[in-house]
Amino acid sequence: MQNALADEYRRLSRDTTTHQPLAYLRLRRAIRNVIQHRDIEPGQTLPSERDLSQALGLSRVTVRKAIAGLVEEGLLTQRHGAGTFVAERIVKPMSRLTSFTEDLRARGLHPRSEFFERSVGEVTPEESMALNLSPGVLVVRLHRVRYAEDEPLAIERSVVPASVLPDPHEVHDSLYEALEHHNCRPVRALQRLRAVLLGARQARLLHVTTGSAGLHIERRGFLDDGRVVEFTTSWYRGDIYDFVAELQTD
Ligand code: 16G
Repeated sequence: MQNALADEYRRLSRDTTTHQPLAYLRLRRAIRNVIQHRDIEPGQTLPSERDLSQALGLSRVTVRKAIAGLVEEGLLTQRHGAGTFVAERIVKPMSRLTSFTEDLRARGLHPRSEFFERSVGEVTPEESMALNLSPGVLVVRLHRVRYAEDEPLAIERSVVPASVLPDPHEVHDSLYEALEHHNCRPVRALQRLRAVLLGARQARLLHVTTGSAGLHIERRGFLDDGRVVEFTTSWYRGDIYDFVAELQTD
C-alpha cells in the first residue's frame, strides 16, 4: 500500500494539469485516490506518519496536516496508540452538503439506485408545506433503494418541483447530478435526523432484521435564491452510517 501511495503522490507531483503546489493537499489527494482505487481497503491501516514522511521526503507536520483533513472528512479514522485506518463505517460529516453518490465514490464504492417510483403528480398538502409550493403545482417523485455495489444502504423518497426537474427519468443514479444539469443543485440544506427501528418492509429492502436500528433523515435543500429544490426523506442503515457534526462555541 505504501508503494501505491508513494507512486500516486509522485504522479500528482509530476502532473502539470492538476498541479497542486501545497504538499499536504497533494498528499491528501493521493490518499483519497488510493482509497478510491481500492489500493487500500476499509479497515486497513495507513503507514505511520514517520514512514510516510521518510518515503515521500515530507516533514511530519505536512503528513499530519494531510491526514487530519481526511479524518475530518470521515475517510480515515484514528485510534489512540493503534494508528490511522481507512474508515469501515461510512462517516458522513453533517456540515457538508454532499450526495449519496459522492459519498460512496469517495470511498471507492460503486453507488446505484433501484427505483420503485419515478413519477410526476400534483403536490400533496404535506409536500406543498415542505417545498413552499402552491396547491396544484406539479412535482416529481422518486422512491428508491440506494446501493453500494449489491449492498442496500438506504431507502429514499425525494420530491422535487417539476419546474426545476421536469422529467423524473432524467435521474439515473444521482438526483444531484440531474439537478446540476439544470443549474439547480442545492447550495444549503436543513436536515432533521432521528433514530428509528426499521419496520418489516424497510428491513427486508435493506437486508437487515426487522427492528434493526435505522436513521430517519429529512432534508430540505435550498437554491441560492431561497427556493426549496428538494424534500427528501431517507432511512439509512444504522449499522453502517455515522453522522458526525463539528460543534463550536460562539
Ligand atoms: C443523500 C441525501 C439526500 C439527497 C441524496 C442525493 C442524506 C441524509 N440525504 O442521500 O437528501 O437527495 O443524497 O444523492 O445525506 P444522489 O445525488 O446520489 O441521488
